[in-house]
Amino acid sequence: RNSLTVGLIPADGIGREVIPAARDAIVAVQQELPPLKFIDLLAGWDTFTRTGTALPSETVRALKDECDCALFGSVSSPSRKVAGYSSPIVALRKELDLYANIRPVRSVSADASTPPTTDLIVVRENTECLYVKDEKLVNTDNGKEARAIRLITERASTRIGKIAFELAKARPRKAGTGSNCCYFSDLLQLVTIIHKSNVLSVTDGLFRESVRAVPVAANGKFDDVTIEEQLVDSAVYRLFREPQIYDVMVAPNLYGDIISDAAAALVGSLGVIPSINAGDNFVMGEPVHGSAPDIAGKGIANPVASIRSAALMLRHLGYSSPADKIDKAVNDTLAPGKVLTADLGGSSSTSEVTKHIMGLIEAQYQ
Ligand code: NAD
Ligand code: K
Ligand code: MN
Repeated sequence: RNSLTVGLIPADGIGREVIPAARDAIVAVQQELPPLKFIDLLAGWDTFTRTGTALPSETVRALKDECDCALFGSVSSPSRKVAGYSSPIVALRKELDLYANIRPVRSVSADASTPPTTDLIVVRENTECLYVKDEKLVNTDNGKEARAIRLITERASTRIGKIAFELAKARPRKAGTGSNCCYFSDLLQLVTIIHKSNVLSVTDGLFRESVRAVPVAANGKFDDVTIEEQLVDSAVYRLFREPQIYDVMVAPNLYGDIISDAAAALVGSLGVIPSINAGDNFVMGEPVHGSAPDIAGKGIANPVASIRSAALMLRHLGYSSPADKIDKAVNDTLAPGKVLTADLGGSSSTSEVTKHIMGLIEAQYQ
């Protein structure tokens, strides 16, 4: 690559406060990157109210034609149906075929010798399940009836399964995490399939079987990776009781969405959990959190999820050294616990935390 063009889509609410911090982080490591270009792009509820569309075609065109990658903030989608409105992030994932939503959740240890209690990756299928949004309301003799299609395909389940196995294989083996779980061995790379196929045997059954078929078809490539499965409800229960039993969790869209927000509680805040939406040809970093209307406009949002999303995006593009520097600066900010936003119990502002992290990135180049 002789240049790196990043589309910036802050969208709504705190997205506008935290995406600039992610941009700053990329600029701070620019000496290890090709010449950078940023393109500001519109999407979201505010864009919808001003222009009548939540995802202008110019945004999609610029992403496809001009950008190598993008950062998305968060959109304020209303909970009621609004004529003409459709979530731009759900549309973008489909439009750009960003089929894998990869969400690492890791607790910060106070000192380097203590292993994190939570160190897992939620791999969420990003294009189907109930998020195909094929809903219908009909008036029947007994009143209103609402129905939704839940689409699970072998193709999408297999490709997300492959991503999960690749990630598990690439991860350092976990040693001595002290689990009392019956099937958890001491040295393990693990993929846990999350499903509910005891009830939804056809849809979740297809997801489960498709993921299980991935290592079988891989001619020994994933022999070191153990495969487990857990029903989604008890998976959440066990996530809170013994988070250390999980390594890579692979799930259909809706379960993956819920599990990753839940896992965020284990490490202190949604404000620190990054993600990428990845396809074969494009990657978009995005904090897992939403637009947080309760704190928007106050300058107190945690920028860490977005800064980490920038690092995750760079890592996905092959720039692991600058990504390591960003991650180290974030960890060295969180671990001492002195410069934190309110969600983590501190009193620092978004810009104070951002500035502190940028200082720790710059120090690594001195
Ligand atoms: P949310 O993630 O916006 O907020 C949940 C809670 O976490 C709030 O108390 C919020 O203050 C806190 N929080 C979230 N991010 C934080 C941060 N960076 N720093 C500090 N605190 C943070 O979820 P919600 O309240 O359910 O949804 C609000 C809006 O966001 C809705 O309109 C929803 O549609 C939208 N949303 C968008 C996305 C997306 O853009 N992909 C994802 C989830 C929700
Ligand atoms: K988001
Ligand atoms: Mn979510």
